[in-house]
Amino acid sequence: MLNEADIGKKAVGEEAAKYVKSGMKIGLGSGSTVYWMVKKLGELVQQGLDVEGIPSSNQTADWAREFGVPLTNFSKVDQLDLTIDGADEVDENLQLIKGGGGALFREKVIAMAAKELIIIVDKSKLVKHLGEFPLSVEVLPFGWEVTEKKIALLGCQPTLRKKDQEIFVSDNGNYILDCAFGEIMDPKKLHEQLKLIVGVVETGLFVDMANEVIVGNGNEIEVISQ
Ligand code: ABF
Repeated sequence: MLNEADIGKKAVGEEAAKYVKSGMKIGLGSGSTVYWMVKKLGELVQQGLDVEGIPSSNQTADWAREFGVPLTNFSKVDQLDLTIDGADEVDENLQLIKGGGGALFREKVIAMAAKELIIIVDKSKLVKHLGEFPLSVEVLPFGWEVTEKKIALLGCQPTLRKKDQEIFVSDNGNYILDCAFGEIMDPKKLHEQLKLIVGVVETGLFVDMANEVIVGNGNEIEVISQ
């Protein structure tokens, strides 16, 4: 039995799949909302949709294989027509916090590689200002303790992400620091400050990247465009 949030996620995931046209190369994001989009895409492929996707995580690649969505990679495709992905927070300027699932680096690569980025969220992800959700920062394992201290100087208390009491390791072999900055009033500036710190691979701040956000409210759907 799906709860209200899952109903919203399923509705927007299936709605986003309708944006995919035959011949497109698609960036496949990560997370439970994207799950519904990949599942619907698989059904459309069964009905004849000709599409190939590049997954942003091993989990998404598994879903694509399970549902029959053909996969490709950047040695064969240098630009994506469309990337569809979830988010942890979306502010009023369509700035995003992503990375709760630990796939932020590859998510940002497939977002950067796409002509258009569509974000699919349940309404609970809409916020006035980013930052209630801790910002995920991917860091190299070597010297992460030094990198962490430099990040803390920007005004947060980073926490090394763990999974089952073990250090969480991303699909790229890196660590994730969850950084509670509180309200982030200038996402662009904070992202740039973080990227200057040696050891920071990427941040979960997706600034000026989203073109459209499809929001689910139960079975109701709202589209917000830039
Ligand atoms: C992914 O989806 C991540 O960037 C983000 O953390 C997650 C959101 O998860 P869900 O769709 O399960 O709420 O894009």
